[in-house]
Amino acid sequence: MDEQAYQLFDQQQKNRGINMEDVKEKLKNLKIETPSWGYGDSGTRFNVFHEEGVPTDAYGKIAEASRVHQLTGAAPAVALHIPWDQVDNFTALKHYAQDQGVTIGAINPNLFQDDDYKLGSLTHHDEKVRNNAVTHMLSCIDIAREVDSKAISLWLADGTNYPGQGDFRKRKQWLQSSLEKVYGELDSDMRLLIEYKFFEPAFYHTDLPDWGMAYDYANKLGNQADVLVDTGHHPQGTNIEHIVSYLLDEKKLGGFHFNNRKYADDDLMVGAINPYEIFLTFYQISDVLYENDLGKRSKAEDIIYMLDQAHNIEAKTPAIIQSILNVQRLFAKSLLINREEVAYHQNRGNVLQAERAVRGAFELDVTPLLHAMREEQGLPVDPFEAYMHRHEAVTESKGGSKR
Ligand code: PSV
Ligand code: MN
Repeated sequence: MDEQAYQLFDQQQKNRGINMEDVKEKLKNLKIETPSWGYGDSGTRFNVFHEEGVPTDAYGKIAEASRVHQLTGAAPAVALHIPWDQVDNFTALKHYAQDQGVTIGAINPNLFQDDDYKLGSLTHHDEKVRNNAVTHMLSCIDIAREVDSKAISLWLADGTNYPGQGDFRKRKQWLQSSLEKVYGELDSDMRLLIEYKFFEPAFYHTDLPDWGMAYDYANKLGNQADVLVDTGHHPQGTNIEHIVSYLLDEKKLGGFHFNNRKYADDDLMVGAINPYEIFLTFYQISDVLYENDLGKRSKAEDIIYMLDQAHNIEAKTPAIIQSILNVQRLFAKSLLINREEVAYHQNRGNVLQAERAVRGAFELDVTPLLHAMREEQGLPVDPFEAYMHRHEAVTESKGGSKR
């Protein structure tokens, strides 16, 4: 690490009134859960390109997640998707994860890949199908118990393709009662995260399309239900950070699925296309974290940060490492916003100065800070480079060709 570069950076930030030890502490506390499905082959509806050596089962995916955590120190949990990650013995899987130095994170029920769900799952007009979907969610709660996970993370693909195909109000009521059955079976320390998405796979209407409805269901269910914000699930131009701040203030923000997109729900690496959006999202969160230091109650510490990405042409594991580094970098920048300066200008109606005070932090090069933090943690200062270096060394020693 360039010691001088960090000392200079540290001094400059202290001069701006930033408490750098506090910043590093908050940065070290940022943990990002990685998705098992991000380590396997995935594709578009046109093709799935196979990557040599990628894991195909939960064990292999956990092993990759462990490599990511060893290099970044920031990814201690892996989310599972059921039945994609089904195994015969979940206790054995939990122990395997522990041996690998990681834990199992959110359990994601899959309510979209069974033929029975063609016209809906929790909202299906046939009670039998609704009950099967509820039963699947209950079995996910059992799995969560077995692997010591505290979160069930639901994304509902239900919707219709044509007007008249379904009764909106009935489907709403069925969804409410289905969710109540699931919610009633949660242990007292478990949470139900409710994700929304305004399109796909249905073309006309989606039963859980936006944060407002997810919030309403979560509110009606109770304080163990929260909203999950997947950054790729909004109409273009949506102000995601505003949604985040609203949910934070209502203490209903449960977690994130980070990814990035240009057009639709592209599941690209977070921070690759629109880093400013993630920075502004973290600005809202870090605002509450700082307030909380002053004693205000919030759920900002309980947010589960997850990646939800599909790597169809990217090399999987390094794409995940890169995503984690992007999230850390953007969070770090948000912590460097001088809140007093922003408040000063806000309160005087100084629009331009307030905007500069926020954007100025985004424009800082936080590389010296990130390197210093990783050095303190005994990690490689650049985990991406470290991975590529090791990977190439292994490939060469096996006599294979380099990527
Ligand atoms: C749906 O697009 C989603 O964002 C949900 O979180 C799913 O569980 C995940 O992607 C994987 O398909
Ligand atoms: Mn998602």
